[in-house]
Amino acid sequence: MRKFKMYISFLIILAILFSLSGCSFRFSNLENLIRPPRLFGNYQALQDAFESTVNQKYFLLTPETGDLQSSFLTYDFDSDGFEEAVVFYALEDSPETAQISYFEFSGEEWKYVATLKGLGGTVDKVLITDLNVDGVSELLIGWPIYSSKTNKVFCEYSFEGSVFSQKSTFSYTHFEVIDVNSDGFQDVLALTVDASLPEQRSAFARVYSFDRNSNSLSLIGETPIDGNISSYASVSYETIRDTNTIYIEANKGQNESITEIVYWDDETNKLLSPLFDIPSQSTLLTWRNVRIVSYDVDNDGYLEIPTSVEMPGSVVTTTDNSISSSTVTSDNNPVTKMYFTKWVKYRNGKFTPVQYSIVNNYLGYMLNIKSSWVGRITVSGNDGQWDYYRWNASGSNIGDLLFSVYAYDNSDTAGKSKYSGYEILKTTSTKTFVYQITAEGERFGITQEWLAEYLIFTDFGGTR
Ligand SMILES: [Ca+2]
Ligand SMILES: [Ca+2]
Ligand SMILES: [Ca+2]
Repeated sequence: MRKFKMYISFLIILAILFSLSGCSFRFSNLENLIRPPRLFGNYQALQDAFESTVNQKYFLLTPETGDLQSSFLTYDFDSDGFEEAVVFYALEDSPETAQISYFEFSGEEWKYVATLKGLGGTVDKVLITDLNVDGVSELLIGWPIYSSKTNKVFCEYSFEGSVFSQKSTFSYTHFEVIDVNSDGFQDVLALTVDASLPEQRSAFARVYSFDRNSNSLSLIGETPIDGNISSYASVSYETIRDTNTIYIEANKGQNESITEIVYWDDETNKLLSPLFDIPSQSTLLTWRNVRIVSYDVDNDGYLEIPTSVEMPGSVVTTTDNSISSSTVTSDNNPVTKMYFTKWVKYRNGKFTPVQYSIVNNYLGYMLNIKSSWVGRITVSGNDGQWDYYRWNASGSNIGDLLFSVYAYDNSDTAGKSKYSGYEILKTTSTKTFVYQITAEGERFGITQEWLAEYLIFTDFGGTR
């Protein structure tokens, strides 16, 4: 009977959760509710301390992005050798407001200190970092807000005398902690899209530094960046001649992407975005028709940025919506114009080509080609099969078939028999890649050894 009652109350909880699902309840919360994370040793004690403190029906919240995706975080914020703990949750009675309860470990037990109200109902991202290098770490939290799809609220909480207090806040779409101005102190880089005018979206990269006078973060620089994006994929940086060059990977539209570069210019003391084109209010130079990000293609330890170069004569019919279609045929199969990918290094305001490739994002491979082949070969194909042809630039027409690379699912027996005469290039757990080189292809310089060396299987976040 007791079990039955528990089952019923469980169903009621589920019903409540689903009835509230309009206000951004996530399955992570549901999971937490059903099966709280198992904490061991001290951490079980923390969970016990938390449960005895909260004294009401609650559900745990988990940061949705970033590295710290746990409802319970423990860290020695003030470097005194004893950990502090923060717990993210919301009360069932007021699910729209996240709560942060925090504890300190002393006398061999977790002692409740206080609870803060969050600035949103869920948690986007949490970072712990010592911005002013005084030995006491700051707690940085990004809060989604219901009223905005793009913008969230960043909040810095300082830890003083075992109490967290709310300091700087500002709006953001994506934030990272990076020493943007290379002065040895971490800064907060906030990327903020203003989508209030849909036809005229704009965005800024902003740097916030810790200001000793106000004991909080203050804006030290900002620069416009392409606002016509659908989301940020990732942010990374590398130090080139003492300057931290920041690569912002952004998705555009359904399938396209760009890389935005920002860096701090010591001479003018300004944050700059050199690839952003002011007249068009966009970053055209790094636009590509697929969603791929900067990648160290030449293994020199530094990133190269993918850019697109037109591939005349190319026709790829695809059912894959991860590839941008330039025209759509009447039977609703998008016909896609393909591009060569030119990987470039950005140095001193200039792009230097490093490698030309043909990226098949659908199957997850990249074919590295000689630069002299750009404009001399073209692709015709569909999702699984790409045929590589000569392209006669003078007559603007397709020439001989050079080689083909196909892939079929390992479970596809029809595909297996169809391509039984082809050579196998690679077999993965799900797919078999096969190829065929024509006599014209061999004359052009395509060999099995060449394919094996220059066709690189890599995960671009493709669909397979
Ligand atoms: Ca401590
Ligand atoms: Ca700095
Ligand atoms: Ca490189």
